[in-house]
Amino acid sequence: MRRVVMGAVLGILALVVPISAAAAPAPPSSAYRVPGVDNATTRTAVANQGVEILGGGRDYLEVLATPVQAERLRAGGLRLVSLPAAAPLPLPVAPGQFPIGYQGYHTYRQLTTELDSLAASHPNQVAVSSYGKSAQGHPLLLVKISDDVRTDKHEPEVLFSCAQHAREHITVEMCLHIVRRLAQGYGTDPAITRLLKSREVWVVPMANPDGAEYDISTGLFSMWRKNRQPTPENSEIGTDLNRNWGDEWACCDGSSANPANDTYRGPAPFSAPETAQLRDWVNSRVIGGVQQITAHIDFHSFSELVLWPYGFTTSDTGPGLNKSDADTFRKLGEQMAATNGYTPEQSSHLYINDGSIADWMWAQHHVWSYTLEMYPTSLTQGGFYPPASVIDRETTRNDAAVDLLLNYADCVPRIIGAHCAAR
Ligand code: CXA
Ligand code: CA
Ligand code: ZN
Repeated sequence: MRRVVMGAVLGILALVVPISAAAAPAPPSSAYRVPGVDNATTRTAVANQGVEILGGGRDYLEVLATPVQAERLRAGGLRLVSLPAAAPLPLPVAPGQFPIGYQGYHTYRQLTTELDSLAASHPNQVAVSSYGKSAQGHPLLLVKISDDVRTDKHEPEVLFSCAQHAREHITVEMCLHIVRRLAQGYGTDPAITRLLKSREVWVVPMANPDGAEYDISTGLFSMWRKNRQPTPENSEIGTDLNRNWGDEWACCDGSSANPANDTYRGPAPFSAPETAQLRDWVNSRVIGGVQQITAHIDFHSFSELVLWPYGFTTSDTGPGLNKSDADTFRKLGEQMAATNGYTPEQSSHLYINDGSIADWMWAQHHVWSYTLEMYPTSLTQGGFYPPASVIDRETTRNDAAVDLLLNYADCVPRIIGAHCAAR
């Protein structure tokens, strides 16, 4: 009886609601570990099923898949191991704040406050500015650290960028840690003092503030990746900033044309204000025909990897990237990985990706650009949301890799015994 009534109600609703508006709720996705995917072709094939790739390494991926997608992967001969929910749902504190257990993470506002106070306490070492505004109007924060920060010297410049992906909050802590350690180490730590006397360091601590704020807007986590820009002519929101850069954009099936997808590349290269303005700022560092920035790390999470260009092709060489460049990328990548225990590989060997910042930084400016995927290696260790208790350990873990990059920034190819033209 009850059933019949329900059926009648649904039937009426179906008649009243136009088909187009009666969009079925998205089918629930579940988390799986896919073991045994030990080559880029297989991992790229999994990515192209439309599943959401959460993490992965040499021989596994962790994905969010709908029941239909999971069935398709199994039909393709893959084994799927269900992953338990990583942790019990944390307790919210307030909308826009990190939940209980995550209070050591910084919101955009807290980040701004902390950076301003570092600049105030180290006025000659730290300067905070912005390179533009996000789609929703947040100033895009830029920090410079050096021995005499107000003077533009003729020294190698190094860029660290964080949180192109909204939910990768631990990377914001990484960038903040870099600013803090360098600022506090100047004049107290001889190695840092020496480095800052011969380098100019730039930090973009939160490349996607709208997304990061949205991810915590309910007081719990929303698993948001993209920015918060509306997409043309449909109701979907957000572009994947790390698929929106202009080198080989949309070339190779390494991004999605579907605005509903998590790797949506946007309608055109640099359609996102966040990437367009970071591009303009990087371009502005070309002085007298010479790009001042020589080396870069773009921090992501998770999987504990050190990745280098190109991502759009599995070939280790490509346009403007010769064998000696590839050897250099590998050598420094391996040396950085030896300091933090991450796994080093060319980024396409994880899966094909096009439109990344790292590919553009190399192709456009010959900046030695690495992508570091931070802690952890699995969803079962918290995935994108490890507790704040690991922040100190996991940011300090990258100190030696950061210092190595800073050290080689005068001439990265000297790591393979090659020479650099005088700057
Ligand atoms: C990645 C790394 C380097 C260049 C392109 C892509 C991996 C990165 C991604 O997909 O953008 N992984 S992540 N952080 O899980 O999104
Ligand atoms: Ca300079
Ligand atoms: Zn990422």
